[in-house]
Amino acid sequence: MASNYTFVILAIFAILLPAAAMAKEYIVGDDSGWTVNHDYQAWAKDKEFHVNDTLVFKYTPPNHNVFKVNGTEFNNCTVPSSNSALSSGNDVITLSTPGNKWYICGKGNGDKNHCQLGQKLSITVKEGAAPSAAFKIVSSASSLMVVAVMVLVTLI
Ligand SMILES: [Cu+2]
Repeated sequence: MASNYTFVILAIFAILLPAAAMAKEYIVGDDSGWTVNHDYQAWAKDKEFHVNDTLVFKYTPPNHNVFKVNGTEFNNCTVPSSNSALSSGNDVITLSTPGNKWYICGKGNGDKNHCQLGQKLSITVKEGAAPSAAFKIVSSASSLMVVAVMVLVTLI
């Protein structure tokens, strides 16, 4: 029973390990979360975003939301009329394609909307990070380890 359980855990790790090592998760604004009067360009400045990384927008609904917009809407803080906002307060966006991405909050009115108060994020997503030779060696070595441990656990 116990060894079966260990086997399952190890199998899950063997599957998830390579993906987890490659994709990064970014909490937008870190501890500040997604809010007004925050400099998200400063937050994004020293980060490299790649395809398959994820952005997590954290806030208390219904105070804020997240719209994916185009560059013009971003610059003008134009909230799209379509009701396509993310609004869970823990919105996870997978960066599935390379290029420029723009996100704004759609709350607030007129020239006091949250976007105009700084709740806007623009990033450039690069192609998926190619695994380095070192990474490949490490990941195949760790896969071998997992297989070896699985064999041992099954024998015990
Ligand atoms: Cu907002």
